[in-house]
Order: sequence, then C-alpha cells, then structure tokens
Amino acid sequence: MTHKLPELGFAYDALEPFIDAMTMEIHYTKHHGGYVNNLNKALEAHSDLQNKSLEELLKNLSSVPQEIQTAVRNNGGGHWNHSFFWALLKKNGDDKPQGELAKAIESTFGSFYEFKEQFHKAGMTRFGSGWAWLVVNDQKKLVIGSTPNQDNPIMDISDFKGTPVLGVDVWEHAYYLKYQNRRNEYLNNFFNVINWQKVEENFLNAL
Ligand code: MN3
Repeated sequence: MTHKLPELGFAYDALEPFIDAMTMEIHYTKHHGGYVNNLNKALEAHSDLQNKSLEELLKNLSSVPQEIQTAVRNNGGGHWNHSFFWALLKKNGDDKPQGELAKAIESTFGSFYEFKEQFHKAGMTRFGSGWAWLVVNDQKKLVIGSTPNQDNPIMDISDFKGTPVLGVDVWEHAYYLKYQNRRNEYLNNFFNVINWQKVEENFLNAL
C-alpha cells in the first residue's frame, strides 16, 4: 500500500491569527507531504513492509531492516505525527476539555490551569526540534512528556511511551514565519485552536 497525505479538514487560513495561512500551507504540503513521499520511497524496495499499516511499522520500528530504519523513523514518524496533529486543530477551538477528559486532567494535574502549565513547559524544554505530548500510559494514567525530532510515544524505540491524546509540533517550521523565535507565544496560542472533543475521543479510545 502507498501511504497518502490525509485531508487537512480545514482551509489554510482557518486558524488565523493563531496559526497563519502560509505556515499551514507550507507545513502541510511541503513538510508533511515530504514525509509521506520519503516514507513511500524508503519502502519501495521492501514489498514485505508495504502491506503494514503506519502504526504497525512504528510500533515495531526496531524490527524494520537497518538500512531503512532511520528513514522510516523520521518520515513514518513525521507522517503519523502530522496526521494526528491536524485532527486536533480547529477554527475557534473549544475553551477547555469537558466530560471524562476534564475529570481525568483535574484528578491527575490538580486543575486544567496546572495541566496547561506543565504541557507548555514540556514544549518549551524540548531542546531543538520535537513534539510535546499528553499520553495515556500502560497504567491508564495521563502523563506529559516530549520526544525529539519526529519520534513519538507509539514507537518501540522511544524513551517516552504511551497512547497519544494531545500533541504539539515544536519544530521551528511550525511557527517561525509568524513567531520567529517566540515558541512561548506559539504554545500559548495553540490553546486557542484545540479541538478538545477530538482530544477527549483520543482519551476514551486510549483507555
Ligand atoms: Mn511539523
């Protein structure tokens, strides 16, 4: 099977002014598109891996042949992470989580405010390129962490593991055109475009 760029689900300018249209267009078509193309290229000579889903490949990354393992890690990871990320975003994001997710966040972190501080800090302290995550771990607990580059918590080789519920791209390509070096401001504004209903759906599926 050939991996494909998923539908974005909203217009490039839908998240203005928090995420600008040009960043969205380049991020989706060039960056995400590039990961998809390079993943397909890496798998070209490995027909046995072509019928595996992206999740299967990443969950068993350590058994992917050495000569394409880094390419699958970076480009397969990039494809998974961005597909996950776009689905978390929406125009006029929800204020805050509701329902079961809201309860779990409050009981784990004390309050939504405290959760937000810790998540923000995970994004700020990830040196260089990477992602900050909220995951459900194998004890069914919510945990915040981060991964370098295009690694993610579903990879067997990751130091930080779990089922992602929320994630944010902190690569400079995600914010540099509008925010330059101000990752802090980008992370604050990310909270204006979160589809918390989708996040709750991820949470319930992870349990
Ligand atoms: Mn990105």
